[in-house]
Amino acid sequence: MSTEALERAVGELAIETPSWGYGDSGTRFATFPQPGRPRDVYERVEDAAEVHRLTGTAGAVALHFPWDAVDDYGALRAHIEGLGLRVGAVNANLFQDPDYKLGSVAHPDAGVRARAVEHLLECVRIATALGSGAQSLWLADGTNYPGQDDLRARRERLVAALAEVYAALPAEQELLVEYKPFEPAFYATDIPDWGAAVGICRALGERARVLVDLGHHLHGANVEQIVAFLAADDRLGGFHFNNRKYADDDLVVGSVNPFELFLIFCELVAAPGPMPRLTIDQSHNVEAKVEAMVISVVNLQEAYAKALLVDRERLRAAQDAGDVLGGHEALLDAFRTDVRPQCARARAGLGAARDPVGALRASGYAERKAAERSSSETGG
Ligand code: RM4
Ligand code: MN
Ligand code: MN
Repeated sequence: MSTEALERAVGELAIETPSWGYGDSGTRFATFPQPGRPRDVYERVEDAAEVHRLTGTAGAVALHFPWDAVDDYGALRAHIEGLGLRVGAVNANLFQDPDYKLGSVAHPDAGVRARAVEHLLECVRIATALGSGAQSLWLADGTNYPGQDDLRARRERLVAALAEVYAALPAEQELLVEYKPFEPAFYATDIPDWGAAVGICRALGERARVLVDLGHHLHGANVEQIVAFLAADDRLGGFHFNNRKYADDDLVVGSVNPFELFLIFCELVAAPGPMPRLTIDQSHNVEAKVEAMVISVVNLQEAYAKALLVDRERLRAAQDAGDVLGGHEALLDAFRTDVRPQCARARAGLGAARDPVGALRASGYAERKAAERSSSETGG
């Protein structure tokens, strides 16, 4: 691939950053408030706009409800678009209300399920008002003990509830279904893995697709293979990018396992059709949030650029010849290439920063926001 084509392709990446990644967050032990943290959704999307200004390819912001709820969605949409952003996926929240102690759409009580469906329908209306193209669904539903509930009954309830929501989806919205093998349920999560998620999507319809959160796998899972299989089945809806060492740690994408990230992008580049939705889902507990998001976007740009550099003909020839290490070396050559100059030029071509982290630190953005946002009211 020519340098120009590579830079153009990197410049066309469309990454969504999460509003919830800018607010205060913590572990179950403590939350350490950061100076300058945004106090409401308006300030959270300002931070998202700063990340886009620096990186050039983070033009959408994913929202989470009711965390980002406002009275006037027209005004919120105008604010977001006025900052040069668009609304990404709308994420429902079915995991914090006391009613959801035993689940939401899979809850044994029909009244609780109806309440969960009503919240999801409300999210569809919000997405319509905000011009969003997707509902992104992660369920905390599951059980903690064998025998606590009937596994098949839970799945039936879940599919029936989601079918109601799917039926109400406008044509321009899709339903993204996220899976997770454990936490907060510790015995049986109701959508534990990509196979379960595909089965549910098939039961719903073709606009239901699977969302792969990189932190939602048991150790040793081959995530790039999951990506390849979902793409082959036209059920790859999108990603929640982050990285982890142990569990669902929500660290900066590419920080712990950059090779895995590269291999995922190799599968995306090889897959037919348009790129799926590329959303970051991170929780920054001790690191500077805007800077963490900037590094995450840069790491995505570089992983994509490296994947574009793979010599596909050489790779295929090695594979066809049964040359075990020849194909592996074709990947390694691309992975080891320093693509920082090309990515810097791609960003410059977009009017963004050649060195986004340096530019952020030199701009005084963090200090300015710390002064502006000094009231004790918190958000996120
Ligand atoms: C979950 C999951 C969801 C996210 C919540 C906050 O672990 O990754 O995508 O919305 O966290
Ligand atoms: Mn997620
Ligand atoms: Mn997660």
